[in-house]
Amino acid sequence: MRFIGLKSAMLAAGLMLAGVGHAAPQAAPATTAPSASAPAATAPAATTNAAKPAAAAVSNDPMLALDGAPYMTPKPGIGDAVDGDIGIQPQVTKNGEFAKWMHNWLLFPLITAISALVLFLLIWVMIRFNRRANPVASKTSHNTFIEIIWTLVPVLILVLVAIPSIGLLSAQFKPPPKDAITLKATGNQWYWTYSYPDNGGFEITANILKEKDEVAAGERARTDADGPRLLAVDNRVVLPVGVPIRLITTSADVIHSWAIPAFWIKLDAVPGRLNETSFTIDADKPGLYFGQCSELCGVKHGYMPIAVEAVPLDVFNRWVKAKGGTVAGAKPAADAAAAPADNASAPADNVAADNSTGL
Ligand SMILES: [Cu+2]
Repeated sequence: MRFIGLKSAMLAAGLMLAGVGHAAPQAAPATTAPSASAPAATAPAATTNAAKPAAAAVSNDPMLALDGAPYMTPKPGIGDAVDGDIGIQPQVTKNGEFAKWMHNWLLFPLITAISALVLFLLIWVMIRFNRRANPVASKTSHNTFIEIIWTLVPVLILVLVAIPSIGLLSAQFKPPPKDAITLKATGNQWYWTYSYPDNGGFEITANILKEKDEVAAGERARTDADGPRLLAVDNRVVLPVGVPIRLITTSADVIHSWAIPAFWIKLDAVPGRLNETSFTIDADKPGLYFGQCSELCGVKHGYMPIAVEAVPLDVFNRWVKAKGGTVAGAKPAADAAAAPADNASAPADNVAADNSTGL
């Protein structure tokens, strides 16, 4: 009897620890500090349709690398997992920040408290009501007060969790405003292609950057300036901060999933179908953010990373022009007429910067 009691206690403790353990991080590649000596030439060079004249026009800008891509190196702890860290990555979208708050301050404390209460009750029952301590068992079969409590309290807890949950769910599927910038991500076995339909429809292809010992002579290999191993790509996605982004995903072959943890975005890319969501990267959080395909899509599923450079709108517009695309301000009047008025989430200074460059 005593042995069984001990076993139950161990089991209960194990269950509780398992709940806590869920917050442990996945084994993540170490974030490497940006190499101070990395020259600008290590930034992406190859593109599918680089527009030479436009690139030449902006090549004096230190923010723009050879192909017009802004030059940005990864920063430890931003847009990527950190060794030994637990919990959710720092979030840079409103939904992500709310979800992280909900996890840290509502769900996790709730789970911990419930687990601790159940463990306490188990241990108490085992000590106080085992055969030796309590040889004559009580015949009590009902207690209305306790039954009301243990029905009402779980209901209240579920309602408490449901209210912010449903709010977050609907926020995640809120349609983007009319003036959102569209990014279309297409999954392929095993790389991503991106197009910007609102910016002239130019396309870029992003492949993983291999390590030095994996590439043929003369082929480009990953450097620390590109990003961590298995996360660095040859051509990064560039998106503006503070501007609503409409993300559309689809696939050319099997189901993939476009996911950036720091954006709180994970959207399946399904062949023959368009999935859509939207997000706005915080205006004060430009940076380099990494993600991976998050749907098992074949043997190289783990080798189709995603890297997003979030930059101010004026830099984004210059990059778009360098790629041969068009920018929103230059659209025909019919398209542009509705845009400025309801552009609530775009910071005024970015809009001003956009206009001042005469785009
Ligand atoms: Cu995939």
